[in-house]
Amino acid sequence: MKKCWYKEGFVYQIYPRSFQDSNGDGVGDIQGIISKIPYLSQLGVSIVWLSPVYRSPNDDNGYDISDYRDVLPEFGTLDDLKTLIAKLHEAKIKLVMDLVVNHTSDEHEWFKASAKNDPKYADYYYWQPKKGNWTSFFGGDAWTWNEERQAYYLHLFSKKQPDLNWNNPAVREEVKAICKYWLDLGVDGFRCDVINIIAKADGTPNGKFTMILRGKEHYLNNPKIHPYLQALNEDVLAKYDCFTVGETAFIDIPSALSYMAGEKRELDMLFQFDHMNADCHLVKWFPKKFKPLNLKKPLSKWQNGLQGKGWNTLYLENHDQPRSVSRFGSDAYHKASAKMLATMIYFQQGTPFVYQGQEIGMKNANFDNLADYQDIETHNMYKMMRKLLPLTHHAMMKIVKFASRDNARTPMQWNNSNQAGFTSGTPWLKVNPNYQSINVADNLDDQDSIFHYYQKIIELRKQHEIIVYGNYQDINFKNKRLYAYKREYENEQLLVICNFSDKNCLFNIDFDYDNSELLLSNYHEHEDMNILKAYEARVYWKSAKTNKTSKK
Ligand code: TEU
Ligand code: CA
Repeated sequence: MKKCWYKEGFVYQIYPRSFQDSNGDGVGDIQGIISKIPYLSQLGVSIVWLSPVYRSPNDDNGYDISDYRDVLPEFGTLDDLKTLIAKLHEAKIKLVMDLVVNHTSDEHEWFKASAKNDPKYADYYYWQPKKGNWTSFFGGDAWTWNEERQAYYLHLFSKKQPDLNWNNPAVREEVKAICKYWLDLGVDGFRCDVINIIAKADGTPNGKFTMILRGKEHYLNNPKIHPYLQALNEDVLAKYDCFTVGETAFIDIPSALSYMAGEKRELDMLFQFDHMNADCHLVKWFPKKFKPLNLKKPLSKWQNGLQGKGWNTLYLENHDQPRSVSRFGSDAYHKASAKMLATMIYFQQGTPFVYQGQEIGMKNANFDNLADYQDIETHNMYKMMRKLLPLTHHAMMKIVKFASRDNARTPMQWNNSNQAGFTSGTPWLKVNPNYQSINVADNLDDQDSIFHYYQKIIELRKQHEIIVYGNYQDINFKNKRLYAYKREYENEQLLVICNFSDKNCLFNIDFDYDNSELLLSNYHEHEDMNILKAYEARVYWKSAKTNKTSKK
């Protein structure tokens, strides 16, 4: 297995709108991020993934880009961004930018010219005279009529996010030039938004009938994508010391390997979503009761499936997902369960990603009023599910509280002052009222906090190669409350045991405890070695040294 910095690193995702506001307009910005670099250093992360800060009319909070080479004035200037890159690098932190090239904004110059049928741009998007039947990721039709061009255009997301026609070589050259532009400015890689849907079948034929994403058989992992990504690599990315992580919706292991294990480089790692369905049917808008086994099954499937062939990402949250402690942890055991979840995920093989606020155990927004939610997906799904299913307002609000992307987007909780220290003005999205008890300042003061536990995990990953590169092996797989696994690497062994319940849990796992060290635990006292307390997690480490002595 090839060793490299992006496998050994720990990534921190910043959602710029909600991280830190520096000028009181209620919107987080680049100067705000710069002011928090010491915080990132203290946590110990080595890579930042920055969600989009490009020019955008903000229909989908920056995932609708109108200029790929400039910064949205609300966030600052290009100079601010250059300063951010320089200061992160000074602090030995790399920067990965979001590359959103499945679609642009309808306010991008390319789309405006394409709508006018300008010969240079006419084929930059998908146009057709008759309406196709594909449906959008945000609910509703994916084909919308354009008056100017007198044709329908494709948008797999909002109406203001027309899909780029990747089958047009000129579009692929544009993307290469954008990547080169940012790499030359010093960025260290890209998180490639919905990258496995960029290639569409010729003629964008109608899809077969399904409830979710009609038409998907014509674009999910379409084989044409491979030469496109290979060329992007060969012509641009491979010339820099950078990496890519693909966001890949509805992906299975064979398709994942088709991006990672071929002869030519395509994606270095990718985000799969199987474990995000541990508490829902197919998509989070159809909730079901959380069962630990439904988290364990997909995670272990991916650990085993990519072992020695590909490289995993390890995550529980991002800007599209509800908060993990609200989904898989416990309110009553907030601290213990947040730490247990971190142990469970970050001792696996792969590159870890932590989403802002996760390191202090931030929880779902839980707003009662629909008007308090800003997210376009939330409002679209609300309308659609009320109309089609149909659901009552009350029933639908329960689902919104559970699934809304705004659960992850409430402002970062820095301290217990007004607006949680996020802004001196009025925040664009309400602060979670629980900031009095969940915030960074308190976490920093408390040696036993979730923050300090994350700090320890990050430090341990730097010290022990086994955590990064070791093999993974499930233990007691069928146990419904316990998630346990072993890692092995060059005569070393790790044992990770996590209790997913609020009850004591007896475990009986064969391991050389006498010659091992308890590397980490979220409980200080262990009266009975064989019993895990509520949401307890432990990591035992048997070093190569003790291994040799014990053989004598
Ligand atoms: O998300 C892609 C994606 O699959 C989401 O639409 C997902 O289904 C949904 O957000 C779950 O709530 C990416 C970005 O991460 C997301 O923020 C963007 O809205 C989307 O692409 C369009 O760019
Ligand atoms: Ca601001």
